[in-house]
Amino acid sequence: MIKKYIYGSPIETSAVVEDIETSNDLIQYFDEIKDENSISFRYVMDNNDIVYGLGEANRGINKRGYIYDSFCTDDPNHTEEKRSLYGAHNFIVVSGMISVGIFVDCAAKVTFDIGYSDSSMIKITPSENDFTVYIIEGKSAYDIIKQFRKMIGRSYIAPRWAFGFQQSRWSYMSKDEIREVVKKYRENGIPLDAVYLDIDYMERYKDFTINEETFSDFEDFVNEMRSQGIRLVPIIDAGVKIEDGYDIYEEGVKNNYFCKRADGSDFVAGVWPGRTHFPDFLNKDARRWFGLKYKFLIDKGIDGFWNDMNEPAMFYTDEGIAEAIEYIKNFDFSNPDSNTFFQLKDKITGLSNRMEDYKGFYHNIDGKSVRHDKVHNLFGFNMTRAAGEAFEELEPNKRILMFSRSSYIGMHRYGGIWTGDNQSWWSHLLLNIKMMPSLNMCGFIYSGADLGGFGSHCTRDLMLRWLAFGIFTPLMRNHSALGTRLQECYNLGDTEDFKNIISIRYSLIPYLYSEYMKACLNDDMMFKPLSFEYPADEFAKTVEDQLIVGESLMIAPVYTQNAKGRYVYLPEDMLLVTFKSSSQRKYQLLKKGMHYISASVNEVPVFIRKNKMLPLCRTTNCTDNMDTSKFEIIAYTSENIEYSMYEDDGISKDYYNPDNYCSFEIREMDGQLGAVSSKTIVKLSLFN
Ligand code: MIG
Repeated sequence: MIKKYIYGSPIETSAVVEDIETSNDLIQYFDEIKDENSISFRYVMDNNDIVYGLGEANRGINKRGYIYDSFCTDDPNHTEEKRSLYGAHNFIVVSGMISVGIFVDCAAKVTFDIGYSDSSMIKITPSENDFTVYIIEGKSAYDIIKQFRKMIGRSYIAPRWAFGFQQSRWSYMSKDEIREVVKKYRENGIPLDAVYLDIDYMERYKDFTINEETFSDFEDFVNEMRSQGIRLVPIIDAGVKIEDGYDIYEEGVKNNYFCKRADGSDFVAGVWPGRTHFPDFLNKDARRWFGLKYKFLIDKGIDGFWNDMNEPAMFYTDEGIAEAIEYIKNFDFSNPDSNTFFQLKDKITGLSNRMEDYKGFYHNIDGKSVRHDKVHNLFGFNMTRAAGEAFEELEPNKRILMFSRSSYIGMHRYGGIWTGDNQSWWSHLLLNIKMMPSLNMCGFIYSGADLGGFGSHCTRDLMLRWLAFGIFTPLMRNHSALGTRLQECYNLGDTEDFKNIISIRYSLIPYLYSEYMKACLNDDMMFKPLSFEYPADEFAKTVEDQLIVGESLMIAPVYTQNAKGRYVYLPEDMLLVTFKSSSQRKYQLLKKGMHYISASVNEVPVFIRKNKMLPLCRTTNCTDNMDTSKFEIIAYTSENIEYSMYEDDGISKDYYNPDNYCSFEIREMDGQLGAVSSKTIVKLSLFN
């Protein structure tokens, strides 16, 4: 049951696709508190209430005990105290004696104080008074989430090749550098499906251009890579370089497709290309115009992109620099005290992403001029929507890989996300684990973090442990920043372990892809907290470092350095499969309860739930060569069970064809359990 309440006159955010009647009643469950300038919503939590949600946000699965600002922010330092990351996903569920969900559909900043100021109080405060609130009632948190997901529409569906392992770096500077990466992966037998092009493939960071010196005959190069089973995935940045003769810039100016200052001039922000204009993605004509520009790369054989810097990130504005210069000019250097010195310093270091600058430009939304800060959280969403809508037009029968850094709920229909600039820290591996179910709650299913960490120097053991988790995330990409230690798998010593771990991913792809597709098609989650599957288990509710992945698996990644294993809580009897490679495995039946599980850095423990099975295919070096006619089944059952696997060509869009499902059955035949399927079963490993 969903109720909708409108406050003021909100702009249409397009977050919600279901038609829901507006209620005129008083809002339920939450107390509406109006003070002079703002409206907030309060909820008194029970001691045992858990708060789920907020998608791409800091801290745990249970969001209690901190304060979060939904305001898309380019901040590469995701330390524990941070309140904003790149996305704004304003949906939470309070789960306890009663369960209730709230979605605050507000394009401006919204603060979620979840037991921070007062440990038993939730206080949600939109920074503007025009917004829509949805209150969702349901049997459980999981039930509420499914209703919410249905309301916001089907999640973006990635092509199957995007489940292969992908390698990125800021930046591979030339064709030869990329050839070298591919050669090393292939030589070492480490599977690989894609290599990323970061900003340096462009000519002076101009969107939809190619650096002719380093990436000449680009189309031939795309084909050369494709013939080796590799896709190239270029980055697209939000800012358009101001440069005479550059078509995108000139067309944008001519058609008023860029964001404007109050005086009607085109707003300028400094980003990678230098001075840029921001396309007004909230203007539908501008959106279509920019979206169709992706054709430039699609025509060259590209079928995947990542959208960056779309919070939008700003290094500086002219106004900011002018102010700082003025300040310095008037600064009394004769005898500054420490306070004035730090003010001076802040004037310079605070030039990026200033709130004043977000208040300094305007969008044209259906003819109405709207100041940016009031719709800030829709910018990245609409950049990705521009691409998504254009892909439908340009390639109606083909899936294109698309994921974005900034996002808002609603964007999940057009693309996935990666979680931005994390660091090579063990704590960020844990953050990645905890964030996955929250992302799923908000519709972001094709998602993942920079494996190994983006900033800071990665170590071999961190990369191995992170990959051991990353083999389960839809986006499995190793990415790192300029200036950090090289972290391609072949640069971290003894490649055998990397080869083995990534080979496990490739044998899991049919299962993972199937669970991914079911999550998208049924408004469901691929990664769940344990409590969603074991709602009566009080201890399971507190577990945040183990996840359910699809219907058959539980995972418990190791995320501490030098650990030789970890404690794992089993909410029921399970079969532990410890993978050393796709084919080398050890099995152990474990009883419900707490267990210490050993797992060396080159081992991946996976738990098969009771009365479930895991189909595995043979590993390959890239998804082009996957053979999904033959399977090995690992099952933990003493009863007849069935697994329905979704499978399609991975590229076209015939999602609802019933032929896309095939089944694996464990069935009693002649007094014995055996496997039955339309696929060839090469081996059954049955435990009971
Ligand atoms: O200011 O394009 O999050 O993945 O490598 C940094 C360079 C800009 C930020 C992205 C990161 C990417 C980097 N970009």
